[in-house]
Amino acid sequence: MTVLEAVEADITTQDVDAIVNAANSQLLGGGGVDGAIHAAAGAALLEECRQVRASRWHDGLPVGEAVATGAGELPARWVIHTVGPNRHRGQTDPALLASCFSGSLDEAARIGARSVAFPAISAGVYGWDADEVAQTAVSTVRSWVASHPDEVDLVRFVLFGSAVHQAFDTALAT
Ligand code: AR6
Repeated sequence: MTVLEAVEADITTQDVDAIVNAANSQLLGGGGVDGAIHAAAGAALLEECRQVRASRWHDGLPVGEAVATGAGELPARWVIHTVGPNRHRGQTDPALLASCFSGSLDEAARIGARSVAFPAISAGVYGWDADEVAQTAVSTVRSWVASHPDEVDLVRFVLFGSAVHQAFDTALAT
């Protein structure tokens, strides 16, 4: 059985196997949760991201894809980087956002991460409504879990701010 839960916290403090980063295609850090993760993880994470770019994703990580690296100095063992759709660039298809959540869980299963923490991907700089992110996140994770029983023990949504936390609590309660 996989537990789904939502907490209001800083994702960089989470003692789980893998935390998911709401990155951009360049994979070289940025603002928001991406900036916080790189700042807390240190230079080793940036170097791994450079290597991932050089070896697998020369043109950048496409929207909806996910890729794992180590986690530098974070308590987690891995960071799974995914690129959410940017509403300001007309990326409004919820399937792209769903792909971030399912693709990150595919990557978690591949590396053997049994506990995974997600931020509210695309709900910040990329301009998506928190309620839509929460509904998409919860329904996508539920269906992934249903088709991958016993692969992951815990999926924790780690949110900044009570409004986003409330959006996820509401999605989890329905
Ligand atoms: N822990 C948990 N959630 C956080 C944290 C944190 N430490 N910091 C911010 N959030 P955003 P996006 C929340 O903008 O919309 C970056 O520059 C935040 O309040 O981080 O996918 C990247 O490099 C919001 O609810 O990600 C990309 O260029 C949520 O995380 C771009 O932003 C997502 O906000 C990605 O934009």
